Amino acid sequence: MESSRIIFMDIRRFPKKKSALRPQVPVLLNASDNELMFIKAMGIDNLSLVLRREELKGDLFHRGMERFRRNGFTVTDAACMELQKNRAIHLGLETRDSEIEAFIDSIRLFSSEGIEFTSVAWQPHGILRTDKRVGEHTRGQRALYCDACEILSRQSREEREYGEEEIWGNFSYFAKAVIPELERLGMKMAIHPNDPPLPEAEGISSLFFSTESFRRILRECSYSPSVGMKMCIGCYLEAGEYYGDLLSDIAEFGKAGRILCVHFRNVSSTLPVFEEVLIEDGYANMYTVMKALVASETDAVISIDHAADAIEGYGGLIGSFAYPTGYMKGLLSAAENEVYG
Ligand SMILES: [Mn+2]
Repeated sequence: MESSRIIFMDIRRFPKKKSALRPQVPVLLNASDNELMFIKAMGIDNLSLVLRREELKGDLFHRGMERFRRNGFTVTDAACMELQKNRAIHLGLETRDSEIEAFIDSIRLFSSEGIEFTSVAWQPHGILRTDKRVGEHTRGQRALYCDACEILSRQSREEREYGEEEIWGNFSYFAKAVIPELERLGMKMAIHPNDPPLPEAEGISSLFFSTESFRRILRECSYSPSVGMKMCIGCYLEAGEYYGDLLSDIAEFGKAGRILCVHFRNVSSTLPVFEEVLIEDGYANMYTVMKALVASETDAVISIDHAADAIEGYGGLIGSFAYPTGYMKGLLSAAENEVYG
């Protein structure tokens, strides 16, 4: 009798204590009311706002923010698609100064609404994948597939190649212009690794493809408190050991407050060939990863960055994010219970 009461008391406290990690999903400014209700029903209070350039106009933006607030959401971070992966800024083209000016205007706008951070991914042509396909491990769904040999065989899309020092020079130029303004506003910038994390692709050197290159980013930015990492677990797992030690990096950068955002994703294997798969289907034990995140005491936002294509007529994009987001939240509760238990 006594022991069953103890068990009953125990199951009423799950998790025993909440971590500071904040589950979130990405949304567009024109997300429908039903979409916001669907997100709310998933127990999600935090949003990552993805904007188009034309939505950076004050009125449109502020009206959208007001609607998120009215529906009980906090927009933790925002980024403009065209500015966060910007060819002119990354490659140092003629229009880069006006593009950097537009980037600075965007952070001022975000700051006026209390948004914590913005994002940058130093890949002028975006994420590189071979295609989307039904893979060996994708349960019949179309998901992103990467064959590094195919990607490395591609011709440059630019007129010439861009080497390591030139890419770093362009990053420093951008950082020098942007960081003082971020610091003045008390805002941060999360930098996402190149995906796939290869040292070079399509004739352009990568900026961030390993722990070492993130350390160099911090040095180039004079360790500004405004600079942090988008810790893409997917990228770590794609590259494997050459990227760095995932668990010790979580402990180090988590404790140091440098992880602003976690992309919680699993893959079938390391490079050269991988499929993006369900959290429970990849080669990594994502429960171990989640426990390390909780133990690091990071207060990062955490989300699914990619999901398999929606099946026609079943829930659309947000529907395809719902299952992995729920699974992630389940792992988070279990990890909180074990780490704090
Ligand atoms: Mn990612």
